[in-house]
Amino acid sequence: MSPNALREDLYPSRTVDHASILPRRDPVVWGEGNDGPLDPELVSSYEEHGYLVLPGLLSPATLKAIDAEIDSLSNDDEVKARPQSIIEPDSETLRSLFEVHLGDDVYLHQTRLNYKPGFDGKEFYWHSDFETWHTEDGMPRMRALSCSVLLTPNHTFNGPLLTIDGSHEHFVSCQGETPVDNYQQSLRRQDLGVPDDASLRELVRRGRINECLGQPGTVVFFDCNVMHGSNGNITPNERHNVFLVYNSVTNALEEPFAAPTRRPEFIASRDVRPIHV
Ligand code: 6CS
Ligand code: FE
Repeated sequence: MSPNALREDLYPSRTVDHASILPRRDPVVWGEGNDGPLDPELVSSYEEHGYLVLPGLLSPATLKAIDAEIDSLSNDDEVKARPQSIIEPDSETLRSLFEVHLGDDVYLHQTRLNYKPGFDGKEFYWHSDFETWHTEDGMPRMRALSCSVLLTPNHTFNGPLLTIDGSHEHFVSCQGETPVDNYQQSLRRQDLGVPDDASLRELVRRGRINECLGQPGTVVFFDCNVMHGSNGNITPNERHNVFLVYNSVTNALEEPFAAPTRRPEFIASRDVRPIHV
């Protein structure tokens, strides 16, 4: 019997024939939450809602340098041919670029640019990142968070990040079975590990849908299990956001909980050397 068979799975998903909403079994804020740079009321807001929007964290000069780099990368066919580049499902436009990153007890689980170009940028359907990182990457507990850095204006109309308030407190266990190399499809259009309509209705009944709007330099922090997504972008206004996912070094990836094989390291890093900020 494989050692994984004896492993307790606190968040079973894609292993049963019905969807359900399970209670979160982990704290949102680990430790006292008073030993970092955020004011206590901001930490409390993050704990209650599952996300936090902080405008103006990046300077115009930093943003200008990043924009120039993104413009160069997104128009480079050699870059677009790399495994780290994900192309939109209905065009040849860049959708995402992984492993864009060149502490004490966190490491970078994943970094990516979600390019969401004008006209072509399709939706990212509702999902919990943790549901994927648990089932397909073997992330054991909910002890990771994402930082989304807004590099272009995120308006109501060009596909801003949508979150459901308080949804991070509930784990939506999904139906379905993970095929081999599911990421080849899911990163272009995710249709597995997404909540059923009844679960989504229940999450929205319990908490409102929030648009994370802001100007370049705004940073959105969101919990690994908050239900989120973004609409397609049919406007000329691109929506370039970089995502940095920090995971605790004590929450390192194990074997996938519900997938036949691991995903590549550029999507799910197993290098747990802590970063020093
Ligand atoms: O599978 C993942 O890791 C990626 N999928 C989505 C839709 N959000 C998180 C991450 O980029
Ligand atoms: Fe996501």
